[in-house]
Amino acid sequence: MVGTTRAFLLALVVGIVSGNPVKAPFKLNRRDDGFPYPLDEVDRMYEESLGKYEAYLAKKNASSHGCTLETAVRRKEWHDLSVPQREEYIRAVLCLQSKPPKADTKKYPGAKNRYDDFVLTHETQAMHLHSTPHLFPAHRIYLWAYEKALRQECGYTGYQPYWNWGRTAIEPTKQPIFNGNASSMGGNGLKVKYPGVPTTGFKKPYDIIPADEGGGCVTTGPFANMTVSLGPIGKILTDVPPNPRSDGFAANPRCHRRDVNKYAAAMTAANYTYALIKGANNVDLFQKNMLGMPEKNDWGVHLAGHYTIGGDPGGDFFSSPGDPMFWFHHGMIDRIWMIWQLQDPDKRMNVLPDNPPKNDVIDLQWSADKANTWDLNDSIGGFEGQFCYIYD
Ligand SMILES: *[C@@H]1O[C@H](CO)[C@@H](O)[C@H](O)[C@H]1NC(C)=O
Ligand SMILES: *[C@@H]1O[C@H](CO)[C@@H](O)[C@H](O)[C@H]1NC(C)=O
Ligand SMILES: *[C@@H]1O[C@H](CO)[C@@H](O)[C@H](O)[C@H]1NC(C)=O
Ligand SMILES: *[C@@H]1O[C@H](CO)[C@@H](O)[C@H](O)[C@H]1NC(C)=O
Ligand SMILES: *[C@@H]1O[C@H](CO)[C@@H](O)[C@H](O)[C@H]1NC(C)=O
Ligand SMILES: [Cu+2]
Repeated sequence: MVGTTRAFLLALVVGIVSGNPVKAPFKLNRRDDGFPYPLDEVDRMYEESLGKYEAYLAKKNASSHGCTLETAVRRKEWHDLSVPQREEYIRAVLCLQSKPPKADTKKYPGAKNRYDDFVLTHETQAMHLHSTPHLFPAHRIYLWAYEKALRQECGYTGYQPYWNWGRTAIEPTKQPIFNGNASSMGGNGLKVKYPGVPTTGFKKPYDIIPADEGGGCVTTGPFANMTVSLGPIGKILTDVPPNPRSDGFAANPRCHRRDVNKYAAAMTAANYTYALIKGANNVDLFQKNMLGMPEKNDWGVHLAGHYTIGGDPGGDFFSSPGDPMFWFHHGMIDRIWMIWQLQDPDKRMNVLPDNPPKNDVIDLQWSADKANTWDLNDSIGGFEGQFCYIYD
């Protein structure tokens, strides 16, 4: 902060002396009213790399379709939203869950509402979405399409919030996002016995994420009455009733379950994310480490974030977007991909894991228009200019 202020003053002085108008440095728009979450090391690294991003964007101006850091919309951390803003977001999610689906319900009778359309895409397109080159760009367009549905179909006026995992790394169930308040994203599930989550490839005791205090139905918060319909497909909780159809696409109405898990949350502390970004100088390694480092007994922030939510459908690889926290988690994944890129934009903005062919396409069917995979590499001007957002 002090460094930024000094640089700003210096720029101002130089500007006045030279007589040139000075463009104020771009600033993030964070809450600074004494709210209890101070900026962490990843927030600071992000802030310090914005200058490099500005320089990069100035060079590629022509291909940014008019989107700039100043005009880009801001996706905010949940805890940085005011309570009325949180409530507005929640209302939009509930609205999406009350609208009819667009998917073919003869083929997919389990899709009961517009929200389920998105869950269904993740289930039917799981291999496409999670292949090595697609994980980052496909989830980027997937989130963007969801945000667009909330705005266009449910009148939401904000943007998709993200979840800075570090803010819930200790006592996750006590933080406003999970505390079960009407303005939270739902509370923990009731306590049930389950054996924990196996993490293949890890040595004892890291071969399992131990069960915590939840695992049963979520009975508090705005999604307490949510009915989960599709799936399960890759279930973690063995007592979830099986879907009547072997592909998981029939209606299987059941409660929403969670185990807001402190063991998983502990491995999402900001120092893990910081080490991940600093420790990978190519995109393949960055993605690989994000997905888990058995040699370092580190589950990886991707898995650890998913299992901070856990349960059903959150703990189901295929059906996980059925938990409304999914979008927050992948927002943070998208954000740290961006922060990784900003450390060296010239080299990192134009690389994707496993270097897909130039004409590679991502097709999320009823959830989003087809896109060229490479055109999703940049949140400023990507997807033919339709992407124009950054994270605060
Ligand atoms: C960048 O593009 C915008 C419109 O797309 C234009 O107004 C502006 O002059 C351009 N800036 C530079 C430095 O080329
Ligand atoms: C729950 O949210 C309300 C505002 O909607 C706030 O006044 C109250 O302090 C919150 N309670 C907890 C436990 O966070
Ligand atoms: C859930 O349903 C019950 C019974 O219909 C109702 O009293 C309660 O307010 C509902 N809760 C939420 C969060 O919608
Ligand atoms: C992060 O901090 C915790 C607690 O201080 C420590 O146990 C852990 O090893 C650190 N992780 C990394 C990757 O530095
Ligand atoms: C990355 O995206 C930008 C648009 O933001 C595009 O101009 C550029 O060509 C893309 N990179 C590659 C290698 O296709
Ligand atoms: Cu996914």
